[in-house]
Amino acid sequence: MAEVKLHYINVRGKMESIRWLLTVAQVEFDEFFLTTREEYLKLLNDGDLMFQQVPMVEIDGMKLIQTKAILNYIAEKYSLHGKDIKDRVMINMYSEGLMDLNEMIITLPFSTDEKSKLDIIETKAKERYLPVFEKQLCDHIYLVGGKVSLADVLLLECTLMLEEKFPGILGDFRNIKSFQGRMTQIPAISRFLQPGSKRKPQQDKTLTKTVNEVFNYNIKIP
Ligand code: GSN
Repeated sequence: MAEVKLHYINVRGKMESIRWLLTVAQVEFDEFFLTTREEYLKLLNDGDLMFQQVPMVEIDGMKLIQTKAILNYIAEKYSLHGKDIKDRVMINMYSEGLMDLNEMIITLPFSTDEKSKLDIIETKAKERYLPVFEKQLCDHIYLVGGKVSLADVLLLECTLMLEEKFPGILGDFRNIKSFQGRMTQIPAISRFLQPGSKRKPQQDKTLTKTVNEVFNYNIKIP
């Protein structure tokens, strides 16, 4: 059994970026999927969830929660967080922007008006986020410090998700497209993109039932 254990539901959600980062760091992990309220309550009653929330990751004898804290720990540990504090703050700025965009995409299935939310995402992606990365990648192979970092991993994940929703969205962003090409040649990433890997499929509204059951939410099922 792998030493790193992920506890979440069997969807992309907030855990998917952690799966991506571990993959790039070439760290093996096992997954434990919450499918019932009882399984979630067991984690809670065992005192494993500091704020009663998942993602939770068991690593190095700790039970880590809070997605960003987990990503930062893994990035630090596996040299994916820059060489100094100036690199790190840039990586964090890029990463925070990408997490904002990512959040809009992963919460789409819970939206009552998916069409208008899709329009907002497309506009924000094209006008606010993608131009930033396109400009930086004009004369840089990777976003910060000439080597792969957390920010690059999140950019690849996010742009692949955008293309699932808006095929051709990178038509005007050739540097990002080339960057995707470079990143997907990294063997661990190439394997992760193959069928049968631990990468999760696009989310749809069927996940609402599980989320309502496990977390006692009351999200309307269309
Ligand atoms: O980013 C984080 O890890 C936290 N700031 C939020 C985690 C979170 O919202 N987890 C949800 C399930 S997955 N959602 O996106 C959760 O555990 N909800 C249970 C609850 O009672 O809040």
